[in-house]
Amino acid sequence: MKIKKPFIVLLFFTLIIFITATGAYAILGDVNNDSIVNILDALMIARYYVGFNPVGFNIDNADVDCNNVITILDALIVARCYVKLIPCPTDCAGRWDQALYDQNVFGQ
Ligand SMILES: [Ca+2]
Ligand SMILES: [Ca+2]
Repeated sequence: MKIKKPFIVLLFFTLIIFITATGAYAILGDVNNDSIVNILDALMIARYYVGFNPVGFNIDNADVDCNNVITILDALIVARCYVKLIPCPTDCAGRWDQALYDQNVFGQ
């Protein structure tokens, strides 16, 4: 069965609109949902870690080292990524390289 090219293009744009409209696209580390990862996100993660309940905190994007807990290390990773000391984590589906992070942070 041959699928027409216009149909594929239409399907692609429909998918993009759906993802955008539903907010299904998440940026790991962007805990204040402003679509960028910066020092404000690191600060927000740190505030969450010490027991504050930051307004608008997106917990789903906070575990940047993908160890299933939110700690001060997650804030540190975002801060170090922001100043370009380490590569920024992208997601937990194998793209975050723990070995590379350990090498950059701990020299191991
Ligand atoms: Ca952000
Ligand atoms: Ca974590």
